[in-house]
This record gives sequence, C-alpha cells and structure tokens, in this order.
Amino acid sequence: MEIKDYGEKLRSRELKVALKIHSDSRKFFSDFLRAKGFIEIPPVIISSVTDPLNHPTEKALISAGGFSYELTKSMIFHKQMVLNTYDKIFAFSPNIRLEETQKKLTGRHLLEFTQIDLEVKNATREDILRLGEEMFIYAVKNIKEVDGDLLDSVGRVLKEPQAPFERITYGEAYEKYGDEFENKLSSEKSFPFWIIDIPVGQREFYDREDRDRPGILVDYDLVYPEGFGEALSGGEREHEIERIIERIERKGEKTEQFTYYIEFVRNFGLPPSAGFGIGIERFVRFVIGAKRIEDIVPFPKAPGEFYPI
Ligand code: ASN
Repeated sequence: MEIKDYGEKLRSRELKVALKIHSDSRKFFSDFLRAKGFIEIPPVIISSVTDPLNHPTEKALISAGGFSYELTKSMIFHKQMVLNTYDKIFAFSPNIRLEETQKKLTGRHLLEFTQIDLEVKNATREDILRLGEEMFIYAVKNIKEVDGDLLDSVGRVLKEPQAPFERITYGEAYEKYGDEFENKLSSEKSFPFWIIDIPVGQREFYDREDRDRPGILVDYDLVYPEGFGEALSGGEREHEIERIIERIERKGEKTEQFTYYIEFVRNFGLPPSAGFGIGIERFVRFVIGAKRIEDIVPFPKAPGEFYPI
C-alpha cells in the first residue's frame, strides 16, 4: 500500500460502512455477554507466555528493561487463570500473529487483529456451542436492524441463521473433502456451521482430549458460509497439571516455553472450563461480504506486504 492509497481508502464508502458495522459489532457482542453475566477483563498485550498456536508464526518479541516478553497470540492461558477470580470473562484481545507470507492469499489473515476471547468456568462444549450460536444470532439480528441501510448500500444480503447450527465432525468433513475441507464446505453452505471433534494433532495442547475417545478433542470451530472460512475456534480445556504436561510433550513442545503457566497451575490449579475466541475483523468482513479482510480495516497489516502507516 502507498500513502496515496490511504486517502482513497479512508474516504471510501466501503470503509465507512465497515467501521460503523465494526463499532456496532463490538457493542452488540459486548451487550450480549454483559447481559449473560460476563465480566470484561483488560487485554494482555505482552507476556512471557502466550498461545503456541498450531501453525508456524514468527515470534514477536519485545524487551523492556532487560526483560523479554512475547506479544500476545491469544489470551488462552490468561483466560484460564483469571477464572480463579470470575466465572465468566471476556476480553477484546488484540493479537499479533506474524503469519507466513503465503497467507496473504487467503483474504482472511491479518498480522494484527482483535478477537473477543471468552471463557466460562465449569462449562461444557454443549454450553458454549449454544452460547456462541445465541451471541452470533443476536449480533447479526441487531446489525440488520440498525445497519440495514448500510448493508443495502454495499449490496449485501445477510441471512439471519437459526439455532442450532449444523454440526459436522472433522472426520466426516475430512473424508468427504480431504485437506481443503474447510474452504470447500464454507463455499458450499448458506449458513454458519460447526466443525467438531477435531483430532489431537490438529490443535494446540490446551484443548481437552475426550477421555472416552482418545485422539479426539472436545472442541469446535465455527465456519462462515459463502466461502468466508473460519469464524471462531474454541474448546473444553485441559486443566489438570499432569494432563497439561503430557499434552505439551505429546505435541513435541518444550515445557520451558510455558514455565510460568505450569508453575501457576501447579500452585493454584485451574478450574475446568470451555470458551472460544471470535475474530472481529473476520466477522465484519462476513457481515459486509467484503472480498478481503484488509479492505474493511483502515490501517491493515496483511502478511507479505509493507504498509507505511
Ligand atoms: N481464542 C481461542 C480459544 O479460545 C484460541 C486461539 O485464538 N487460538 O480457543
């Protein structure tokens, strides 16, 4: 992007619509969660421990006064720990993920984005699937009501989904479509749907393995229809120290990377929980029906591209 492009972009109709819908999405998600008794916690932006993710990203390190921190890739560990304080929490959590340059092509990756990251003590997958559906429907319904004219102005016909959303197991999806199942299913469907029962090797160590079905996690992704791809991911969590360590080792990761998290869990414990994170920019892109995620953000940072501002 060049400086002259910013002038055009910041004055464009599409960005004007996108920012209003972004602003309203934050309000509706937040209103919904507060009404359900959630407490909003402040985001953690630097920490010595962050989400390892299940795909390679470059480490974003920052040092201050001789101490080294990483920029947050997700607040998963902080969410679990703060359940010692409140039972239902959420944060508007800015994340930095230094994705590989080939992700530039997807139209749904940004190096810097914000997710609404929530976690609920003693919740099951069933509880959170229901909550996610309700929250999603609430936001879409309200946006249609408040911003219907704006959606019309960009030619977007947004369908209001009905609960319960369709559920497809990872196994079924993979058998039908192989590696590309998410994109293929996303293009085929007209309403959001869940992918559940993701295998242990496909996810981070913190999602809980089904005790009755080893190798299968009690987790979920929500996928947008019309080719917009993944909306959110989450799961029930491992919370017992032995299981956490076993899962880190099984993943081939080093426990030293999570020293302070492990020490915390050993000393204070974690309650069982489940939760998810939903990317706001991806939600806005879907609501508007924008081609690429960078189009709906005023100062985007997509992988593999230099942005002067
Ligand atoms: N926020 C996600 C979760 O709750 C984790 C992630 O963003 N990778 O599972």
